[in-house]
Amino acid sequence: MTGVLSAGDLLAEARALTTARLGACSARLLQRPGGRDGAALAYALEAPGKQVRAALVLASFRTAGGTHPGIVGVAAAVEIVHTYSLVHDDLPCMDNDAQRRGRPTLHVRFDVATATRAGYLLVPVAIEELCAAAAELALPAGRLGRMAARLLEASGIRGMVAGQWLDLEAEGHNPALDELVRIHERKTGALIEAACVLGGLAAGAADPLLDALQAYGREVGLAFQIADDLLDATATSEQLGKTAGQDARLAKATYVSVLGVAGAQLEAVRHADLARAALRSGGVSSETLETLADYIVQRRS
Ligand code: GRG
Repeated sequence: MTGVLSAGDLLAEARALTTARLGACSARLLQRPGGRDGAALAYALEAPGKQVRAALVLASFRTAGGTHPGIVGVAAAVEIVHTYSLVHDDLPCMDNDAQRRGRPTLHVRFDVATATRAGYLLVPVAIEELCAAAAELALPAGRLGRMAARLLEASGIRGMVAGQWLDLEAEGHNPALDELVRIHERKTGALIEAACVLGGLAAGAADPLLDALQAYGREVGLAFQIADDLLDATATSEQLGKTAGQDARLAKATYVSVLGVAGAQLEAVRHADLARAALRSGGVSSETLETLADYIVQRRS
């Protein structure tokens, strides 16, 4: 269970592999009947994200001893669910944003109805990708079922949708830190946690390792959201490829609004430290996962 790549190398590799996989997926979607919807799906899938969740799938898989290249399909499935969430998050009825990943958002490039449909359509596309990956990895049906259940649970009413809902409800309020954690462990943390667990499951990890990956994922998920809040408050739209300062504009409850910039920075580092501690107390040695926790806190976009 020893990681060998730096976070930078892993991210570059994850981006190259996942971008190719998503490109193949969008090419297939463009061949299906559906015209405008196919074009909208391809536009969403080809947008250049950082693919941190894909990197976490790969790193967790390798930490658990996995070597098969089919894991990129699992990474793509997680990234597709994430992409759906961004498409819907940007809609006028949610955060109403015009820019994402350095390009016009899907509803601006197409229209609201198309973007709404495309968001929903991405979820079954993600599951198709997961099933294809499970076949490539020759996973037993029970393992695929466990992975699908984990991914869908993280995306739904016990995960991302619940977190987004709580986040929208908290606009204009000044919640206590524990309420903020309740929101973000669901909205952002659940999918990041699932990325780590799916990587472990795909490699056939036993429960103690899965528990350590889950605990690591929970902490880096919160660290990721805190960094997101800090970047929204301190970086430019050009750096981020999306509209900076949206949180203040929408009176969002964020780690910066609750703790201030310096307090939020300390809190992000604290969660990255907890992530590393979770690995160590589970007996997991992965330099890659450890440095990914640093990257998540120190990233500039
Ligand atoms: C129906 C209430 C309801 C919800 C639908 C829209 C939605 C589901 C969930 C939103 C979840 C969301 C947008 C969480 C934010 C997570 C986050 C920090 C996104 C930014 O991720 P990056 O920086 O983006 O990894 P890139 O573009 O690099 O992939």
